[in-house]
Amino acid sequence: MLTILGCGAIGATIAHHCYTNALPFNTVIRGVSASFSQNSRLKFTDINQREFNLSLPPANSPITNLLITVKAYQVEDAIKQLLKQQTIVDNASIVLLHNGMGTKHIVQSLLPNAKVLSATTTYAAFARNKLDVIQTGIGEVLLECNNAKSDSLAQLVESWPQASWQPNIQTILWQKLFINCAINPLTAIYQIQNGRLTEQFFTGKVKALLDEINLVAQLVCPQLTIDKIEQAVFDIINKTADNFSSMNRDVASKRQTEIDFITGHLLNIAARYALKLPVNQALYQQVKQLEAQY
Ligand code: KPL
Repeated sequence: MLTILGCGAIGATIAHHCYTNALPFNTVIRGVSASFSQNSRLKFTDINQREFNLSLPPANSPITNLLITVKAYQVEDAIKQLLKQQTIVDNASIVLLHNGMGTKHIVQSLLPNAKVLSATTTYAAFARNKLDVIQTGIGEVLLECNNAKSDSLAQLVESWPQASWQPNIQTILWQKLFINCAINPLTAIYQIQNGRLTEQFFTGKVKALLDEINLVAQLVCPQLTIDKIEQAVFDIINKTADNFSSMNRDVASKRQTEIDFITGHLLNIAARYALKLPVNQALYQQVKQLEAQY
């Protein structure tokens, strides 16, 4: 049985896949009362405008396979709350599926014997309202490959052509983090669409961020050269030119951003190596200031 924690864009995408492929799943929906979670239904509009109205059965103990789809800054609290209500088996498989990095050691310390796997997705969706999710793009679901493949997770991957096990997920996660560090804070602070970053004024700023990001990349993931990172960043900027980044939307809606697990994580790693990244640091502080003004 798969238990999906959180039912925003990513959680809903997984629930919809399980529903349409008859895979057993249940859910833990944060921030709603027990009575609500008994009868929750998800309205999911897929990329072809087909509407699905699916029932979200509440999780029952013991949890064996947990897909955590809440935002990085909610992960610790979500697990602590869950542990008050449910049992998670000692050697459960826990999949972390969120933007940013830096939660794995938190989860491992709360669940010392669990097999904690990182994952990432390029599926695009947004929640129009709570439990009303619109899919806007088909992408991939990439899961860390190690000995911890439970039957339920194996079934999920086998049933999903866009899902795969990745022996080298760390490189993929670092690349995604570097892309998010280059795009998200600037588009949030200036409240612009991603495509505006190709304008000369912003390109200089992106390149200054990348020069610093490269200092960290050389230490943590040397196969990601500055050229590869720059190419990947501008590819994403061009492919998502008309989109607003997730951090842009968070600031526009006065929500907490994922800055601590994006630029904040980069700065933490840099500090471990006594590196200073003043350009990234300045954007980090600007986003924190914006959040403080809500
Ligand atoms: O992941 C993204 C985000 O918005 O968080 C990017 C790749 C920047 C696309 O907007």
